[in-house]
Amino acid sequence: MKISFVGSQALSLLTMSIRCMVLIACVSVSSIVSAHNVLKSSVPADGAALESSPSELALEFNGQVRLVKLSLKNGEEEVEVGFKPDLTAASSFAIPVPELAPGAYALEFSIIGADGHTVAGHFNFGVGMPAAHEGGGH
Ligand SMILES: [Cu+2]
Repeated sequence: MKISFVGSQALSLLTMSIRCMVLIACVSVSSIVSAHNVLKSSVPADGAALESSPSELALEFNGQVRLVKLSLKNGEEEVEVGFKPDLTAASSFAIPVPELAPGAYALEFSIIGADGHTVAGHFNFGVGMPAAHEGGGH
């Protein structure tokens, strides 16, 4: 009776220390990979006011990402840019656009980062007028 009590205590202590080690391993791994891939810069820049239409939009990320979704809106109106998701990872993308009429544009995108997480972001710019607001693309 006494032996089995000590035995189960020793076992639970062992289980606990294994759990601890697993936990420590998880925490140190997640702290290495926790930095999400984000938009580093764009052309036009977030908040930019352009005099005339750009010929393309450029997005640069802080790592290899897959650009899976992209939409451009002039106010509420969707602008057809012919974007097709390409599962090739890259750190920069150039998306040709048609002649953009004067307006306040918002570009929204989703990427799958190097850690497998999907991250959405957006930025705004104006053509022939100020951008709607600044501070989109984190
Ligand atoms: Cu992540």
